[in-house]
Amino acid sequence: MSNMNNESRILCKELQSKIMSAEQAAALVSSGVNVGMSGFTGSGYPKAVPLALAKRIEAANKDGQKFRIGVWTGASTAPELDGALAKADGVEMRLPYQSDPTCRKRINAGEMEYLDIHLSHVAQFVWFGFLGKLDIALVEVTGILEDGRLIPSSSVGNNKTWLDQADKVILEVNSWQNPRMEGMHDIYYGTHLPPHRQPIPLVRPQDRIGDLYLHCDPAKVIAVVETNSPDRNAPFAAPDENSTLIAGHILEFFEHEVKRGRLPKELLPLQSGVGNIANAVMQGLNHGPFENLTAYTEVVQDGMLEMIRSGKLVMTSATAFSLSDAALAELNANIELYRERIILRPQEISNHPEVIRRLGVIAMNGMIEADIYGNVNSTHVMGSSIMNGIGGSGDFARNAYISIFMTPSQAKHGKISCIVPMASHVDHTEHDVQILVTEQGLADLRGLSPNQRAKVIIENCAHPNFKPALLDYHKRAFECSYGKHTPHLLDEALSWHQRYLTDGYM
Ligand code: 0RQ
Repeated sequence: MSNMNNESRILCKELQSKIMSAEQAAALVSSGVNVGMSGFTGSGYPKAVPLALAKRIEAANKDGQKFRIGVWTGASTAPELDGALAKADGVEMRLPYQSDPTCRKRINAGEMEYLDIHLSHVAQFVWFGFLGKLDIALVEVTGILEDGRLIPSSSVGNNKTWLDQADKVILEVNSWQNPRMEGMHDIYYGTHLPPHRQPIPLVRPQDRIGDLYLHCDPAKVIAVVETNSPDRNAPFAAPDENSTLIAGHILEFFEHEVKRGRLPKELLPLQSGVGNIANAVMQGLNHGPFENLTAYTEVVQDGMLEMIRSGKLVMTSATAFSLSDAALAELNANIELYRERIILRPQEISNHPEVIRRLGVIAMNGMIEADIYGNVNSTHVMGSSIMNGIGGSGDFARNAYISIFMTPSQAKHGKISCIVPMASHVDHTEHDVQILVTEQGLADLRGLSPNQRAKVIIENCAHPNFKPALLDYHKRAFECSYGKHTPHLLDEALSWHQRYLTDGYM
């Protein structure tokens, strides 16, 4: 381990000579390039160069030039990156995940292209050039060692791939990041490409299979920018009634599965999506009967830190932190404990289908709506307006031992049902969805045919206000549909959504 401290975050002489301002670094980015940026759920994203670039783009666009770049990241970032570049109208193509309001607005207005892809796919797509050429890597790190190796930041995401694949590299060295994170990362460099691919030697979430540091050829580095800026640490709301009820149903289900011998008493590695429901489930588990839990997931949220502190969670593997300020203070205060219990990996490993299947992960993800046959929409409101993106939910859902999707039964203050006759957009097909949960209850879909599923989903998950209409739909569809296997009244199914448009839902 290095002696990294706040006075000397850049120990490599060759790279010291490349230190410059964010504005100077931004001037090295030209219109039309694809930039692979660090960042995953508001952590570890570059804080200064995107802002400087946005200013430059805004000025150029005012001058009538069309200055636009491709922005590739790990996942969502923050207003200083997605927000600023979208506001400047500087993004030609955004991938693979975003959750920024300005970005979302531009995408849904048809002003920005957006490619929503499974997070585990990105690295391979770039290695083989499916997405075009990656020109520049813009990566935040915690520090640079004498020999040029990089101490990763609070997220790993696609950084290894960006640094390997880009012709030019811009590094932001953020002295706000805790240098004692050094040792928490595990960067797997054993990737062999098909047809020479080897098994990934990871059989438990706690296995270390890689290097502590990111590698980067110093000759490719065109700029090093020093920053001292916080991650976007969004506070979590205390679990509301619905989240608590959903968490309760899931815990009861786990107890049931343990009793039936279908889950071990320490369960199986947990994957939990982002958001308040996921956090409530973690809090529920923290007060529940299960001990010696592990997690193989994407992000470490507040709830997971609490479980590590209480001793319930013995090991977490992820690709990023996603913490509130209070949780971050706790992480920094007890970093030695957390460094023993948390491993951050590249997202092609944290989300790798082979590993998820091998470990038997229990996947728990949020959704926008599910239909009565179990197809899940995670991304599109009214079938056409993107919310965020599929993120890692597909990587986990398809390959999990048990795949759970959860949502309150109603959205928009009860104006719309999250259980609908036909999902207006499908991210996870009926084949990848085993358990649906709302505050009303849990539907176990394993082993059920479509018509059997419809009955259980409506009965257990739909809100009482919508149950009669859903039952009526299923009954009439069964009577009148062309086929009886997955009965639908096609004219009517999607008018379910239309109804809310005409009622002034939007
Ligand atoms: O809208 O913000 O305008 O109020 O959707 O909904 O209930 O706050 O729930 O924050 O858990 O998000 C699927 C979007 C759920 C998320 C989704 C509206 C609702 C609100 C948010 P407002 P909630 P959540 C690993 C896993 C995909 C990525 C993923 C997501 C907003 O979980 O992005 O799983 N998932 N990653 O009002 C109309 C409905 C609605 C609806 C909710 N039926 N109709 N609007 N909303 N249901 C992590 C990563 O990959 C990084």
